[in-house]
Amino acid sequence: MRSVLSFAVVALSGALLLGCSVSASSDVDSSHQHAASPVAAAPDAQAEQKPMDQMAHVGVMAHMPWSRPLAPGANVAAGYAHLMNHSSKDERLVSARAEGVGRVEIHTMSEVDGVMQMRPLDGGLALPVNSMAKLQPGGDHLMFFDVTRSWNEGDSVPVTLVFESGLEVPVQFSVKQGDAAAKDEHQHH
Ligand SMILES: [Cu+2]
Repeated sequence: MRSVLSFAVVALSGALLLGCSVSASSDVDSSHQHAASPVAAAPDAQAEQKPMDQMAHVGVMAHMPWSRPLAPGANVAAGYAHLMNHSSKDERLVSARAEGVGRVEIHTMSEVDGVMQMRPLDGGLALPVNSMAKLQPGGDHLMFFDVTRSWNEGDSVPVTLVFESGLEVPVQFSVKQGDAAAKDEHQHH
């Protein structure tokens, strides 16, 4: 079972990278859509993907943005997504904001004396042309502090990602329980 899961992850990564390379070879970004691509996956496979994955790969975008439900009494949440830069210039995520959230920080995880710790990512998160940055449990992530809005399973949280260039990218984070296989190493207590 584990090998099957691993293969699925590799296949997904390959698909995402393929999307990048196809986009890179396209001179007219605005005309590039997965649906119009001759190498697009079978219709059945497309239908099972989320709407976000059917959108044109244009500019800077976030795939599969999600966050776990807040525990009772908690007001801090982490946010995950795969950020992709299909634009023609390097970008750098420097901040984010969301209504009903006191502040958002960009965090990274590092091992200190055998213990995983998190800290703000100095200078933000680089997102060079044609690159993907994974915000994921145990790695870089967004941190939502002083959450006062609803943050339960099924909620969709509008977040604005702010880049150094001034670019702002609106993203809807889905609140859901994570995959059991993706164990959360990010603990605040
Ligand atoms: Cu954190």
